[in-house]
Amino acid sequence: MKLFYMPGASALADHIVLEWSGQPYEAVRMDRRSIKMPEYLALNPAGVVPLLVHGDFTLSENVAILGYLADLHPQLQLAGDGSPRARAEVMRWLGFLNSDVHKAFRPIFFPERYLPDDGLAAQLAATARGHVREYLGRLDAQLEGREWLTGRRSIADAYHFVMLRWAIGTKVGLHGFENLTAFVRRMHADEGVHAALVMEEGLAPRTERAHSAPDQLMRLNERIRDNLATTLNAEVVGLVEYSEGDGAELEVRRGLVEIEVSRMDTVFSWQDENYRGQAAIPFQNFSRYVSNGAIRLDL
Ligand SMILES: N[C@@H](CCC(=O)N[C@@H](CS)C(=O)NCC(=O)O)C(=O)O
Repeated sequence: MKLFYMPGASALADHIVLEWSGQPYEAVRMDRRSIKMPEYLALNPAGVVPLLVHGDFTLSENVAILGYLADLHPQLQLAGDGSPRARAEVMRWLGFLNSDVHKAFRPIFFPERYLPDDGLAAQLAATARGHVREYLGRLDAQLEGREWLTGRRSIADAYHFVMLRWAIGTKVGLHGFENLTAFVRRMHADEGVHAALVMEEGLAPRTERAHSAPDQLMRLNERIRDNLATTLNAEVVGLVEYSEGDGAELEVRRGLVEIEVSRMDTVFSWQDENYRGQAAIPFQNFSRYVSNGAIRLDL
């Protein structure tokens, strides 16, 4: 079975479900150029990801792929317990995520595809941010008293996680939504989610820790004492937050980061083919993140 994906795209939901299935699969990394090449368009004329190829069956559309994966592994009950109502509950949330929430991000990512005028495009993006916040409010309310959208883990949760990552990445933010923030934390702690992120973002697997956290902190402090600490490579593997001015806490993107460390504060920079970000946090917070293992230094 092959999943065609782009890092950070909605295909991450399928990637997570494939990990949850525990069955072997191949993940084929694509980018904005390769999804428009004739070889790929022959498989998926829409020129988008996700796409699943299973033997002679080629399936596009995320909701269909997630449903198919759930049906291939009925023992996991990822589309409900087999009752029509449970299935309908999963489809209710999946439909909302795919048709409303996902679409609301498009004018934020690509406002110019809707309006060529820069000023109007910016207004459109701002309106879309409001729509996303409104939808996040509904998702947050649904998680009140629940760990999963339908009360038990399902394919809808994998899609939900991707939407929340986009909310964080676009700085729409999860501030004020405690249930969503707790959900993101739980998903990050999940082995299947971590494995999918390892593959998509190049995180090192949890088992490959070169040095223990206290050891890394000691080396870092030695470098600072000797005025050697400048630019280092690091990996964000846990929850690391920063705030912009008086703004709410935002999450530093997981994955490889370049960091500039000084005695006062630390600046993180990260980048992939679609996204570039930068965040500064006080040195004290930085060393706390190193010591609790959320940041792994290449020292
Ligand atoms: N209706 C499709 C939409 C898929 C979609 O929008 N994929 C995006 C990534 S999340 C994509 O590949 N975009 C590339 C493009 O629009 O050129 C689905 O739900 O699977």
